Amino acid sequence: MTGGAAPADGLPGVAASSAELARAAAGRAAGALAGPAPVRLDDVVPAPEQVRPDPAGDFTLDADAVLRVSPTGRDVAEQLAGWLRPATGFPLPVTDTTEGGPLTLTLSAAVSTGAGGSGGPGSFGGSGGSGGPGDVRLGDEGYRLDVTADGVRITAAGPAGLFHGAQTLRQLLPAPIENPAAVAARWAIPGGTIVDRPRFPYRGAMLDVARHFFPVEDVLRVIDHLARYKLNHLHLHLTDDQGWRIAVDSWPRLAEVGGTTAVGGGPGGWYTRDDYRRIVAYAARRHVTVVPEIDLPGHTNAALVAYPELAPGKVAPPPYTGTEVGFSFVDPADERTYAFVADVVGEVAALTPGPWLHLGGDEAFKVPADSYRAFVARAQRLVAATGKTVVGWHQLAPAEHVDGRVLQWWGTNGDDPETADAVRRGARLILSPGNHAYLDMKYAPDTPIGHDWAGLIDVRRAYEWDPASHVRGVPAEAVLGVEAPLWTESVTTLAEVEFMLFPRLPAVAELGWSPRETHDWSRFRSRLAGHGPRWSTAGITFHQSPEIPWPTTPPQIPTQPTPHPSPTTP
Ligand code: TNX
Repeated sequence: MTGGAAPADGLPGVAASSAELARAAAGRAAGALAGPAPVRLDDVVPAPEQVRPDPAGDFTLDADAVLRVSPTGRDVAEQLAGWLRPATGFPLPVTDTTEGGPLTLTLSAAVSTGAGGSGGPGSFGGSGGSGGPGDVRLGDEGYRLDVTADGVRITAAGPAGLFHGAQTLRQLLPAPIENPAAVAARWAIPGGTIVDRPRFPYRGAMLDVARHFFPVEDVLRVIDHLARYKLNHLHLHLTDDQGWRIAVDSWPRLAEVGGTTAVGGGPGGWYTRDDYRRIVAYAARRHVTVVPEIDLPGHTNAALVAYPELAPGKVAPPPYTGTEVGFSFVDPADERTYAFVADVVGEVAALTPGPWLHLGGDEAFKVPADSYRAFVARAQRLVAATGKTVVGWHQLAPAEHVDGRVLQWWGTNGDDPETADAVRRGARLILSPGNHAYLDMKYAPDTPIGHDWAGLIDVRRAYEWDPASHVRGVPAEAVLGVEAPLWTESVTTLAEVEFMLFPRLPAVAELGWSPRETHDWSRFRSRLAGHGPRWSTAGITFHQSPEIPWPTTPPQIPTQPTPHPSPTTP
């Protein structure tokens, strides 16, 4: 559109402002001529809490756009610019001054006053009551997005809210914005206002890097996928029978021996401490918290191969590359086992900035109930001693409560008196029902990879349930959020990971983020449809589910060949 040339006459101050006025008017005229923005304000996934479109407020991003930020917003603005520069080819400088070009995009953690009836950033005004700062209501992760013909403004109480607002803005640009190389397009953004915040504080996905190992680059790309849909936790299932994937200095053979196997006999692999730090830092910049899982006392064959003294018979089992579960366990009667647990959770906790440490606890079929409970009670205390909050699969329920403990429900019948009882004793719940949220389940009988023990999970099944009322006897207040686990017995490549995540991950993300009132399958499937061209353009593999009315027009062809995109640099 208009260029950023300096005014030609000798009165820069006056000329600059009239040039800006002319430019804004030209922008409005061009926008009007070109018709409405191709994306609608209410097409966002997950659905925002409040959306108020204003067709007269469409804005077109052009070559002299500038991202103006308050200091706390700088990192988010740099990331947003990084998403928008490749396809637009625009320089999109990030500045914390008002100079340097027309104001087009403001990210601000500061709260506007809301005086005079327009409302603070946390509401549409009117019913706000106190009229106080909207950031109270927006919380840490909420944001307000205003799009007018003159510019875009994102306001939030802090960087996490700004980041989610920036992801919303990214979705409001036409699908070619996902091109890794410059394309010609009108970069229109639909006018209006969105006020948004999450329903649940915990929204996650799990990647099993133990059955098959996934290199750091793959994990970073998965983090980008979570962040797009406002998921804020990545649970890494780091250890299992088939592989131990995290270096532990005090027990080096865990990774060096236990890390060398995988399902099907592949080479395995493990993360060094620096690899893990890199994953954690990359996630943190995207407002995603890593939840490391050390699965105990079962699912430990790889550890027993490395350290036979942990095995009940003190004999190393053969390495395991099959897919059965429930046969292995560390010896709950040996004190060395607790030294091992203390060392491992101590090192993992020290590497992990987030508040959680996941202890597994599932399918320890060979451990008698009494010793299982006693083992878990001790292991939970060892985790608590590191300063972390215990998370575990809901099999931990019968063990004694420790402060803050969180259980992860993966059952399929929504009914477990032991889990309900643990909640009464103070536990909170993350919902990952196997028959709705398990992304390793097949979509349909002919899905080439995946399981079906919890049933087939098409997109509708992934979407149609309510975390707040899913488990009998567990009140909504005890629900911390949702998580979509991806077990990888049959999933071996990044493309297969993406195929299982998309399009179900956005369905689970919407359950975690959006208010229940917005929940509507027919509207969801049409909102989701517009994401297909985005994924294609970004080189993201997805299942072209027949349930979704994907657009029939082919995605725009980039002007240059698209390299397979790698995750954006940290
Ligand atoms: C059950 S779910 C498991 C995993 C398997 C998964 C396969 C859970 C806590 N344990 O060990 O990978 O089923 O779907």
